[in-house]
Amino acid sequence: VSNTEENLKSSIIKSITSKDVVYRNKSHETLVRSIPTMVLYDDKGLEIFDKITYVPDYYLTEAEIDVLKNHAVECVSKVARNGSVLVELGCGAMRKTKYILEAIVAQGLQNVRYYAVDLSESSLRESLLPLTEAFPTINFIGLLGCYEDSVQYIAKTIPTSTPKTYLWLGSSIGNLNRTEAAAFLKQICEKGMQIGDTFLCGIDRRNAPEVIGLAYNDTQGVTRDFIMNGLDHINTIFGYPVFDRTAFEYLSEYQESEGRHAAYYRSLRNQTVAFREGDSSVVNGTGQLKVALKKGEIINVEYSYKWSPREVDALVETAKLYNVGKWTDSRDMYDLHLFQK
Ligand code: AVI
Repeated sequence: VSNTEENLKSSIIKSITSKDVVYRNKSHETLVRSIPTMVLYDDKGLEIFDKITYVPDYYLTEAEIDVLKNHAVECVSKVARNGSVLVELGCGAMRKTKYILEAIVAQGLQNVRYYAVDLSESSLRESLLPLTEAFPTINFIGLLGCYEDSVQYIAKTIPTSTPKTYLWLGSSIGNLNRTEAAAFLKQICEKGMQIGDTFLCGIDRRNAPEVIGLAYNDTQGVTRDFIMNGLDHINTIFGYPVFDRTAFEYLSEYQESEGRHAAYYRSLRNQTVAFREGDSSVVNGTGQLKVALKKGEIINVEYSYKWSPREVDALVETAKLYNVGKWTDSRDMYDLHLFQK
């Protein structure tokens, strides 16, 4: 069992055995258990997520591709020069990256290095290989690890005089709460950027609630499969059935006042979820290995935050960055923001 798996076990037990006060909408305060969002991303989860990005109801990916198709050239002209370094955080399948790379080639830029950061070695290899073939003039480097480690690596190994651009696409920022998002950007700004360096960020808007609702509860049921797979992943991590998948359903809820979509598991009956004694070492001294769930009780597994223009301004200000560009999709639903130090 790897250290990361041990950590994940520990955080699953810690989060599910306690309840946090959350606002499901304005004054509606409730106590809710949670499970780390990370459980959604095993190999199967990554495969289903990739499917989601092709589902029309999940408009985010198509919107971002639309922005890149129409504006990558202008965008690249603002961020990349000869000798630039581009760092893509959480590159995943990199379907959109090609538009940026094409614009780099079209502008005849030389000595551009492209660092792709991801937690999955296989997905890094699979995504980078075709790009190295399609764009022979660009240098590709895969960085296996978390964002923080990669930013540290970049800070240590790239001379401060080299122009750098970070790319954080796919509305990945949405899976952090607003405080975490600002803290994350601030950390990158302080540790990994010099004056003039840039950060390109795909951010979904506070669109109509019914549109967001459908994006996270699509008619084909792909999102439901993606969320429910998290329970199977937990059983695999522990090596025994902690959750009986048939005793839960997916609850999708857009919380308009909070500007976020929340994904929950809802218990279909009164039941007990039990962790084995052998895992007590990861219970952090609470000794509580059984969790009684009432019929109807919900467990949060994911938030997807949506951002108003004011919220983006506050984000940029807290992170000590400047807003220097914004490109929008043809349907006016999604933005690619350019921040600068
Ligand atoms: C990866 N992330 C930005 C997606 C989102 O929109 O929150 C994950 C996702 N969850 C359900 N559908 C897609």
